[in-house]
Amino acid sequence: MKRQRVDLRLFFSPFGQEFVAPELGVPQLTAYLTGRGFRVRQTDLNLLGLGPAAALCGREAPRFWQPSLRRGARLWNRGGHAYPLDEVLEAVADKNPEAELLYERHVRDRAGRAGLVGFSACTVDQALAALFFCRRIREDFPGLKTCLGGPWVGASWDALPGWPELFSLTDFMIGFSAEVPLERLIRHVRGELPISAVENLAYRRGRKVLRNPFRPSLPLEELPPPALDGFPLDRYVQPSLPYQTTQGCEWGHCSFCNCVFPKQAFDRKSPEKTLREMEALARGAGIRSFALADLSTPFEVLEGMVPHWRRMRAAWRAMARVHEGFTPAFARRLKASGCEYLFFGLETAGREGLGRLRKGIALKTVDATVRACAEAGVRVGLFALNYPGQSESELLRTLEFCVSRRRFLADLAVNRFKMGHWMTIYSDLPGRASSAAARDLNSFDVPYLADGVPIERFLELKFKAEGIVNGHSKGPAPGGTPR
Ligand code: B12
Ligand code: SF4
Repeated sequence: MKRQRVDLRLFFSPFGQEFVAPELGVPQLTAYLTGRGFRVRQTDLNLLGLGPAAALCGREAPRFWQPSLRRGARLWNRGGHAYPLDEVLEAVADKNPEAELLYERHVRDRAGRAGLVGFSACTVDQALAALFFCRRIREDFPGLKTCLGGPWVGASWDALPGWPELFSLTDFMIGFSAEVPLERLIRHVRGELPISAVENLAYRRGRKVLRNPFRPSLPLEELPPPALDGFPLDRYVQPSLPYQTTQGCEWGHCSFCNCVFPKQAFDRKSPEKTLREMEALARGAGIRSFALADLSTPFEVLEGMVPHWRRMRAAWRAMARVHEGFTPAFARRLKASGCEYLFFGLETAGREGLGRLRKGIALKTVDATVRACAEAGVRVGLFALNYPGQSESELLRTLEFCVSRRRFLADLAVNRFKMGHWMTIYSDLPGRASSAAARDLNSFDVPYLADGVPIERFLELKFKAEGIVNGHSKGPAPGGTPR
């Protein structure tokens, strides 16, 4: 029997061993577009590519390619991975047995029955795999249109005009929120709308990459909950339901932030909608565990939801900002509402540093929040940051702050500042993007020239502090260590 054509086939791209739970973006697009009457199918290719529980088994993720290392003496991220456009183009044009196998088994037939094929990429490695599949689709199905989207495209948006070559592999890229743009792209591909009607779209005309005007996200209140078919929850290392209560970041001022994109306004869902949807998702999936896909779930949202979550009897975890409201009594209510894990950003224990980073928090609030949550039985993770211009003594002080509170901490992640393509315009941290940045596809971590604690010393201190705190903790952080 001939199988029915679909309007859109969406793939969450491989290869990312770090993705241990389903990501929200693709299931959210599927739910929205299905609700608008389109036939959409989705597949988590990363899960299929790595196999179930790959991360737990310690199996190596197939390497799509071996990126070069950045070596410039003053590079903030020397030793980090470089993805120069020319090398990427060579890699994507080359044979790749693992990607080819995945293509033959899971992509070709599905793509061939679609009017449009979309790949979602959070990381640069996923973007490379997506570009490889787009090339193969072009070879096998000339005329079939492909599109890349996801956080990596948002991070690359400012750099796309310098990368026209990528549009010899894929037809389109959509940056930022894509519900309405993707709906319009489907209709454009059918010949119903001009290309100018598709906002947030990048495409090539001649040698030029054109980018259509920006369209803000739809209000969260108008979006349906995610559709998770094609994301078999029992096969993830950490089966949990991704759910968003807010969009953008309520605070949104941190000078080092590489999560908030420009013009990404803050919005939140009503408690009624949140409760109704979470309940329905849990019932439908048979899983009562949620990963809140908020950039940072505001305290007021937690406060408002706690009584409802308590009645729901679900487990949940989130990233949040420390707040005076995390008192011991509130922390006990959090725990009783199913809160398993909270990740907070400390970044630095230097008071001046906190000001420079525009965190808007005080150390005593960090201290009180961490203690209250941990004593109530909520597992607590902290982020610390090595940022440009920071002195070694400030970093040491930060690490000491964390290590001395290890009995309250389930997880410590000491990160290096990463400069994203879109941040080069507005970040006021010392340093500047190197001339190689414009052609580097590692869009969340472009080559950056700055003074600060040398990378080798940073890594030594990071592993030592993380070893002490995380060695002390009982078990890994759920959903990996974000950011
Ligand atoms: C919330 C969040 C989390 C949450 C929940 C994630 C979840 N389960 O969904 C938690 C804390 C658990 C988490 C964990 C991790 N995260 Co995270 N996370 C985020 C964050 C802040 C928001 C993502 C999100 O869900 N947004 C809401 C959804 C609806 O939006 P979206 O995914 O962007 O999708 C929209 C568009 O992008 C677009 N779109 C998406 N796909 C497609 C496809 C097509 C074809 C098109 C056209 C459009 C399109 O349309 C969607 C709807 O509008 C982002 C930063 C950011 N600003 O994107 C980082 C981010 C995605 N995470 C990142 C990472 C690395 C991780 C971890 C791997 C960390 C780790 N080392 O363990 C883990 C892996 C989690 C897992 N799945 O197993 C990185 C990835 C990029 C990179 N650095 O290389 C990001 C970008 C943060 C950063 N700046 O570094 N994360
Ligand atoms: S670092 Fe976190 S709190 Fe600060 S602006 Fe970014 S998402 Fe918001």
